[in-house]
Amino acid sequence: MLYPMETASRVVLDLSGVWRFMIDKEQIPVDVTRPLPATLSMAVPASFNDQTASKEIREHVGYVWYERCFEMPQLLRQERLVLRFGSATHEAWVYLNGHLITHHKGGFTPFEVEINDDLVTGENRLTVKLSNMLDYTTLPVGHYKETQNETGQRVRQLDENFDFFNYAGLQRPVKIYSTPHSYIRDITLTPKVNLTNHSAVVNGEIETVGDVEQVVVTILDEDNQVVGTTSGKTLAIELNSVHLWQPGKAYLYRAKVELYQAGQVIDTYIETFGIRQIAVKAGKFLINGQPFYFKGFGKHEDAYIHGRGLSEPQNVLDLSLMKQMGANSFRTSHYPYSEEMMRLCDREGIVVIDEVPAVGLMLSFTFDVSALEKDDFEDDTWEKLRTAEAHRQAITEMIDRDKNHASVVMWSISNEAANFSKGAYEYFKPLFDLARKLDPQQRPCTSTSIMMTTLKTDRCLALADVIALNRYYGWYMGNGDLKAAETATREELLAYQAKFPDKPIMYTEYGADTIAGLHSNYDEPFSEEFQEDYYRMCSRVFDEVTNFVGEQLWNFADFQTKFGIQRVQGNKKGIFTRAREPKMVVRYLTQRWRNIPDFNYKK
Ligand code: BDP
Repeated sequence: MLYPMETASRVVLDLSGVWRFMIDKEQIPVDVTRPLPATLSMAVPASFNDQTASKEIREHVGYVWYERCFEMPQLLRQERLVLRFGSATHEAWVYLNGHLITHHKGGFTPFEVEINDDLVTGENRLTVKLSNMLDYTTLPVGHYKETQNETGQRVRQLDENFDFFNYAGLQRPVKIYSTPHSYIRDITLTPKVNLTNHSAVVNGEIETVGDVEQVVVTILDEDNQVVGTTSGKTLAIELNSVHLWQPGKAYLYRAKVELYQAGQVIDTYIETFGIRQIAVKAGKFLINGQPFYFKGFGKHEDAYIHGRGLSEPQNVLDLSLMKQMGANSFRTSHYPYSEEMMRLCDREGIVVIDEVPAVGLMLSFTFDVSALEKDDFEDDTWEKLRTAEAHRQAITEMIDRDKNHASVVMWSISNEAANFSKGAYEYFKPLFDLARKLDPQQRPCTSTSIMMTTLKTDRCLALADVIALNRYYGWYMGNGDLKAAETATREELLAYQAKFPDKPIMYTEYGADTIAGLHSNYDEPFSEEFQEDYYRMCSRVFDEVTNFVGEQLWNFADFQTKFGIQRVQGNKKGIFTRAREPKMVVRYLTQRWRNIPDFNYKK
């Protein structure tokens, strides 16, 4: 799916700004043929939760409504006009002038609809009904229940089965863009690199709609020089002396696609892309043929006031802080991030593991590993969950959206699912197959495993190209005992390496809650001293394991979660506070990571 962009043939109108808003109390049905009886102001894009002083709004479970009006410039009325949502969390019904024009479920991927037939001259009224409810059929997964209050009214309750606040709303840009009626619908690029002679072939497919006489594709380099051109919808453009996209040293080409009718260019789209090669081989993760070492983070889209809403200044700052530390990568835990962030990562040379919102796919929880290792262990996760369809859709939409990004080097199919339970392999096998079938660039796939999923109990290891472990020895297990944690970490990593010598291993989470400003002479848990000791211990072990190819700690910054006895204003495992102030450990990690090269760290 193409990102909306102005070109010689396309105009983009941004509907960001202040909309009208109300929560749906479900007492009087909303009449969409009339303006909403909504009096509150709500900024878009942003989550609605933290934009008012109302507890009722912040904690609302159910439906909310947004509305705004706009006029469509007359000079665009002859064009094909498309309304596009960067996302709508988690389910949306969109009405234009009182007509339902589209519906979409899944809160982290874009969707669009042609609006020509529903536009009127003068003021147009755009109304969006959203649901923030999650259950056993959705991604992420929530425990949903309905009860009644004293007056017999339905009360919706949601207990999120995951550790981040269920921010919702119109969290990403809402835009209208124009195209001609015959237009470029999609571009798929699959550059093939020849590392020995520094050349590449830019293979690709252009999808068009309508009458098309000819399609011309021109490749431009960063100096705006034409380096290749071809005509036809299938391309194979050879480039010599190719500039590779490298971590930290991004080089971006542009593919200018022009659609001709009667000898005239009628539609143009410019897709930015990088040329690089990804492979997993003999226990190494190779980027452009060289063993890459991941240094970085699990993150969240999470900010004061914005909630999970797009904040470009924050994205720019976050990548800048990462680079300044010598980090080179992050995982989009636990959902695909905004398209704006993905484009920024391409530009900045940040390596991304792209994750679907498959979090919470585990209905029983225990820290008792031995219980899970028993032969007769039974768990009903895969009998009770009905997420397969949502999961297929999320994978399809993520890959469709992100397939051309040079920054994306691997897909994460789930986070901490019940891989130890009966039925896990049967559930995941078709999903991994689907991702592999859909990705034109054939990136590796993984899923991150919770620490109770051990080498012994994990039924899905065969599916993953890279073993991605989320581990909290010394924190959730053996809290405060870093000696025992070190032994456990070492033993486990060596055991994985011995059993799967060809699979690279990485940590996709490890961390310790740390209260900024809390110090201890005794290096107690929650202190900044403990956090540093914890990371020093982990680093020591990582350096001993040959096939250990990456450390992505948890978390880049403190973030908001649901209430819980282990959470005081959210999760405090950030190495930065939520305001992006560094905790003490940032100095240690900066020194470590600046001394670890992106390539050939592990021989
Ligand atoms: C892991 C989850 C992550 C949590 C983290 C934690 O993947 O979402 O926030 O642990 O507990 O289980 O801090």
